[in-house]
Amino acid sequence: MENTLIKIGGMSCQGCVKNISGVLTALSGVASAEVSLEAAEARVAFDPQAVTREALLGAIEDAGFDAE
Ligand code: 9UX
Repeated sequence: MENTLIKIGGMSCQGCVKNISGVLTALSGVASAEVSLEAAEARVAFDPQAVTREALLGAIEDAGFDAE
């Protein structure tokens, strides 16, 4: 399992937090995702054999946010 911190732009309410949490945890290979509106970031635990960090960023961007 690998842990990564992703900076997220564009979150403006707790609904956004829920949406991004849902998008991330729906990806196979993601074990957990803690999204913080205040910190504008997500801490994600994932299996690098199953999903890449790039795929996490892509899923967040597809949901309409900036991710890096
Ligand atoms: Mo809040 Mo976010 O009203 O995608 S859900 S702005």
